[in-house]
Amino acid sequence: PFLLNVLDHEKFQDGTIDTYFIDENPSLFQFHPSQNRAGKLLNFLGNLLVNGPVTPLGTHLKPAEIHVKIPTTPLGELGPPGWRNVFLEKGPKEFAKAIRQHKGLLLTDTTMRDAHQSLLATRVRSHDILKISPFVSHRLNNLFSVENWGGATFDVALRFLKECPWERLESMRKEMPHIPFQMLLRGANAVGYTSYPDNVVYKFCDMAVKSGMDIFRIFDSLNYLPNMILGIDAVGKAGGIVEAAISYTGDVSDRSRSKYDLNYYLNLADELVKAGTHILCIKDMAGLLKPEAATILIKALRDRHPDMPIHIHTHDTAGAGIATYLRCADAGADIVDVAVDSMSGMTSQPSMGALVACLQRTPRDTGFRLADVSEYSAFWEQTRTLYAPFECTTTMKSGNADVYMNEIPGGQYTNLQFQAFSLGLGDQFEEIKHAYREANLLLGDVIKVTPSSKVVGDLAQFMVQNKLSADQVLQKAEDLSFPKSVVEFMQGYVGIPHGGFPEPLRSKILKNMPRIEGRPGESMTTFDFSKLEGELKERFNKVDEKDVMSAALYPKVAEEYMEFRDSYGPVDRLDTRIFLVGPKVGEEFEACIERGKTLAFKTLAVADDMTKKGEREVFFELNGQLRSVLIPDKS
Ligand code: 3PY
Ligand code: ZN
Repeated sequence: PFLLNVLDHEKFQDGTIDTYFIDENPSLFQFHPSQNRAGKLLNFLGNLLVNGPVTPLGTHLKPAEIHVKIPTTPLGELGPPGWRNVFLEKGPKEFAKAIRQHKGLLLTDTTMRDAHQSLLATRVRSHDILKISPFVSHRLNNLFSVENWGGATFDVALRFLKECPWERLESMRKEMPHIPFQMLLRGANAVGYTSYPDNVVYKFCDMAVKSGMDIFRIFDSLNYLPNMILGIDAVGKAGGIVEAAISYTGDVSDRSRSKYDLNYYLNLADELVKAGTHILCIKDMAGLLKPEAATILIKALRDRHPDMPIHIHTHDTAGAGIATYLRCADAGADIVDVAVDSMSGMTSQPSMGALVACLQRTPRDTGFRLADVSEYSAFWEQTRTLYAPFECTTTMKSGNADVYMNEIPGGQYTNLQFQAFSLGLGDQFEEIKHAYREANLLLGDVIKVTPSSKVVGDLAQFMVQNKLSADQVLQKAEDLSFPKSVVEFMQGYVGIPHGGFPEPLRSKILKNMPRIEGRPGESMTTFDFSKLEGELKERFNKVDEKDVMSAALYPKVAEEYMEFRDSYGPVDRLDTRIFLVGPKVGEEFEACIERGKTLAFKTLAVADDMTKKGEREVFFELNGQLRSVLIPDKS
């Protein structure tokens, strides 16, 4: 262990040690008690072999048995400077100015967040992300940002991947010190699905900045300003870059769609600029921003706010994403969101390689080399096969322009389709999409993005399951037992929709139920972090500030994660196929549980007979030694 402590020491790592190194660092001799991580991992592996996957697999498809090729990068070097250096040296305001002065179109890479949220049910693990991070740091160092956190990643990391989202962020930060990181913050909902007390949002943002987050894209699912302003203030106070996002719906190129017309967006933009945003984002979560609409909207925003950086986010659901981005580039947008080619298209973002190629030798040339993008893409093409059980392509084969009619956001589209198929209702997906449109209109034509999109989706499924038309819902509303999310939406828990709540439906659903006035978080009592910390420390090992924050946001999910961690150890260190479905009998594999400490496993056998207690013995070789674990058979 002495050697390990030395190897881990930052002075050793940066090569500045001298002969007094050991004398000056008594901490090198403080060893941690053994955490029995190897034993816990054996327990996890034994469980997989006896009881099958721990994290539910979406389909019958299995992770591929491949060794993913990782492009090499110079050892020990962290990559050339990038946009983060500008931010750290000059602060957010000068950073914004530098963006406006930059001639080429800037790119945000969403591969590590929205792309896999939209294509692979958010299941991509830190283990794989960290393998390619050095390459990104070296060869894609001119990215405007890497979107790698927030949205659904926080919840899914804890709930299904059994890994700590904070560790993911901090480990990535070490590997990519010069590229700004970007996250999606759901305004007053932080990274959750409902409002939290204000102090939770403030503390969350503060901790995120300290863990390495730079740019916070802040949105509210109803574009409800009070919720957004809370997020803007929290990020500003934490020292992050504020990117206020207007969620886009409707079609500004169609004058007959008057609810969300150009003026609606321009007024909202004015408010967000006034609130102090450093960057303005148009968040087109469903991929509805057609090329002509992009020209109209971006030109108008550009004229009105000449100094404000404009960042565009879209999904390629219909297949028109690149066409839209080319118009955005012409109309004066500064930054657009792309996913690497092999993780792009359909409900994900448009392709990085395609956009890079389309802009070569134009005034908005991105400056990226197509060869670098392709090398990056090859890694993800292979890595994606490890996540086959979660592939949206088991049900979705192509883009679909019907999104312009149903307006389902990218992440939700694949989810709904998947749910329909897994309930054996695949043939009803068309009906569900149709009902989604009807449900949206019943709710007053709302902006649809987490969590308002869930309200619409729940109402749509309710209509399909109960065979209700929109007219019937309206007529029978007083007697129907609506999904909880719909009732809470009507009560005002999500915020106040543009144009107000739909009447008479709201009154029919709520009857005498309480209604919230104004911003939901305003009426919540301050969250008591130290009380929660005390409770968690009594129940779990090694609880830190980040665990406490995770538990404040997701009480049940985080507690289950901590329980899992205490029993099964660092499962995030296992290769993805092994983590998801377990090794095969006879298979040999390794896991590096910390720098310089690698465990070598060989699965030997699973006992045919059960013990009297209903357990099966599973035999392994661990670093050459015979080990066995007794696993209760749950079958
Ligand atoms: C999220 O909130 O997770 C989204 O991706 C919204 O688009
Ligand atoms: Zn998105």
